Amino acid sequence: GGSAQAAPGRNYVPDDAFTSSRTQWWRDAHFGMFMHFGLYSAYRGEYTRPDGTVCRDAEWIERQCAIPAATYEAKAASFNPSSFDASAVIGAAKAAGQKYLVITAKHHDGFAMWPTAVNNWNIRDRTPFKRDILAELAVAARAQGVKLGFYYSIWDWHDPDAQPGGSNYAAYVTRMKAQVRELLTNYGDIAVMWFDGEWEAPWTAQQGAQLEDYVRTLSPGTIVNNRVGTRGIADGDFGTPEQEIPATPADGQLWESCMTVNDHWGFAAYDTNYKSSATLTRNLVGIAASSGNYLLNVGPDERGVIPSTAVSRLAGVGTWLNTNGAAVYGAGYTGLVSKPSWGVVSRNGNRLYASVYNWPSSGTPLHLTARAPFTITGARVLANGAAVSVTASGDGYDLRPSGSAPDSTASVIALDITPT
Ligand code: FHN
Repeated sequence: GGSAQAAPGRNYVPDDAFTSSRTQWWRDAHFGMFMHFGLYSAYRGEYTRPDGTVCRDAEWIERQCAIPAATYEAKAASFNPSSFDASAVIGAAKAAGQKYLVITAKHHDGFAMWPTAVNNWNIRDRTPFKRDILAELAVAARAQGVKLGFYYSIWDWHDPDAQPGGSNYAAYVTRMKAQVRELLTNYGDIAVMWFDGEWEAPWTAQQGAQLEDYVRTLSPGTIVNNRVGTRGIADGDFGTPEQEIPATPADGQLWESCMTVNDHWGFAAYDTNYKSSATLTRNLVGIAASSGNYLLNVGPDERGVIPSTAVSRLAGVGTWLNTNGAAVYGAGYTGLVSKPSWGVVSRNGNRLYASVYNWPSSGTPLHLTARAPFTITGARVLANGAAVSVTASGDGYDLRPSGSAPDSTASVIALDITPT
């Protein structure tokens, strides 16, 4: 989003993110991995209070379970995710068909998951784990062709100057920018800065504009989300609906829906409610057909390992994409047809991709209602090339695929079209 002139006090002139070459790879990718991994992961989602009662949460556990600061800080001494394997993490994203990874470099607890020089509240200074997992991810991501992004929380529960009513918030903002500089300059090209926690005062729209400027100046190629500011259309490059697929995405803004693979962002051992591969795939297809992105989250455990169920559910999406990826990658909103009852239609150039969830019984047609004139010059099932007969019918076309559905999640019919 963003108008084509710099706002007062800003030297960054927003481009149009919809058409910018900077966002082209992101718009074509449609699918990324979100990863919430931090000191909170060490609790595995449960904290036993001194009185013996058990409190459950994930990445908010310090706050939600009112863990005393000294107790939470002491937890770092036993946090040692020695099983973290960056190649395996990137490999899981790649197997899922996710083209980028956004990892929590710093969540609201303020704990830096990299050896920051800005303070000593970080994984190198406070834990027995002396590796730099962001550096390891940067190497693995580059090796496997997956782009790397960082989540960074503006809200900080630990920095004394970041607290409500603090007398020197400016000092915190200076430290925040120093950390953002580390993230953008120490790990190679960073594809995305995913800010969060902007809703807590005293952060202001003006500070957001200045932080966005700072990122753009340091790393012009980095894509920024709208939570850098106050989630306005002109803030950053894309909107960030959460745990939902917007029925009508906001005009004037690229958008990315972030969702969890189970019910929590950070690891919670008790949360076994993982979404099926079919649900995850249909979420992705629906989002891509509305020209959005899907940032699907996994939460590694205290050892740094992504739960195997999460990995396998994601792999199911990747298997579907291996056959039907043309319906997603580089595809988007069609505008030519009304949303059908039997599935979703996306468009890539002069090809429509009808992802059919409810395959018709033999002889019953799938009706495609045209909203603008076009002709269909050919149609076949993507998975097996099976012919699909097409006849003009009423306000559109009837499609009659032969044979049974090749995929229970969604079978894609590719339609060659000529807009008239
Ligand atoms: O408070 C955070 C939450 O822990 C999580 O990081 C999500 C992910 O988008 N963002 C905030 C809630 O909107």
